[in-house]
Amino acid sequence: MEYSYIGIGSNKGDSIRLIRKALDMMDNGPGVKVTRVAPLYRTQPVGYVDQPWFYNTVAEMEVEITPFQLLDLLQKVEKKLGRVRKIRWGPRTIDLDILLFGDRIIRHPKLTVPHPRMGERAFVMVPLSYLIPDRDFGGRSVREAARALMDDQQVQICKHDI
Ligand code: A4P
Ligand code: MG
Repeated sequence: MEYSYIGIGSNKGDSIRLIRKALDMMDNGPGVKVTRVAPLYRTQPVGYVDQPWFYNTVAEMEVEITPFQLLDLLQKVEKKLGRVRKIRWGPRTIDLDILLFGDRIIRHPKLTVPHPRMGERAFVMVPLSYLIPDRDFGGRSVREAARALMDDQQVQICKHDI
């Protein structure tokens, strides 16, 4: 058994309902149990900025399947929840990214773990720091990495009650 951390984002449709539904569907997936969920945040869009603000959070899960099986499950959930891919980084009903999978390092055309952009993104690192503040992330703790992003990024992010 290993722990995996999933980044969840939505800025299209009824985001809160979609995130709840995604958590439910992941929890019901074979070999997956959602153990904890970080608070929900409202976040300013990063990358392609001319789009609505996002809702973001991170879920912790116990997994007994392989990383590729997990990716497959996440993509099925995204599809069922109406995800269509048009603009890269554009609005989406639900985006589920594998941030971490145990201590594994995976470099494959279909799957990169740890997620290659997570360390630059407050909308990932801030909720993650709620779950695993003391875990090492490139020589410092997740908490320190999240704090540094909050200090030097002009990105607005705030807790949102669910
Ligand atoms: N893939 C490779 N590694 C992974 C991984 N660790 N987890 C591959 C999940 N998928 C992974 O993903 C494209 C391909 O990446 C998949 O087929 C898979 O094989 P996608 O979800 O279809 O495309 P995407 O969502 O456009 O790309 P990605 O990388 O998920 O987008 P990002 O980088 O996550 O950016 N601003 C705020 N505030 N909040 C957000 O949530 N999200 C984005 C999306 C931009 N700006 C945002 C937010
Ligand atoms: Mg994605």
